Amino acid sequence: MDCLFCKIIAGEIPAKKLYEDEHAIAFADISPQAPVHVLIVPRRHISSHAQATRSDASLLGHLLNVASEIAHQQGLGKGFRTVINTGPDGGQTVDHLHMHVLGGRAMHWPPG
Ligand code: DGP
Repeated sequence: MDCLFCKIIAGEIPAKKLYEDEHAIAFADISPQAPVHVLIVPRRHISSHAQATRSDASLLGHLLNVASEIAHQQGLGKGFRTVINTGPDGGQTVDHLHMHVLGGRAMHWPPG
């Protein structure tokens, strides 16, 4: 499969893993936009949030639970931001659903 994140999940491409369970893994973003920048990725290939269905509700909720656990693990007690970029206009560059967790600095709003 020609998917970068599937290759990271399979261990074919190295990444700094911070969390894993049977449904998801989390690893450090290669191009961090904040002192803490982690990507949470479902093991199952779903190309984007737009392709997730109601039957994926528990998986999507799990990603949010993992996000707050990672934020706690990373010491982000002052807050953090979760982001899912979807499609070209959403700024998605890797076509495997993933959630960004950013923290360690004050975030701006609105995002660019
Ligand atoms: P998005 O733009 O939402 O599709 O985010 C994709 C993110 O993936 C982007 O922040 C950079 C990150 N990324 C791209 N290639 C790699 C890689 O090979 N390793 C890791 N760890 N992150 C990557």
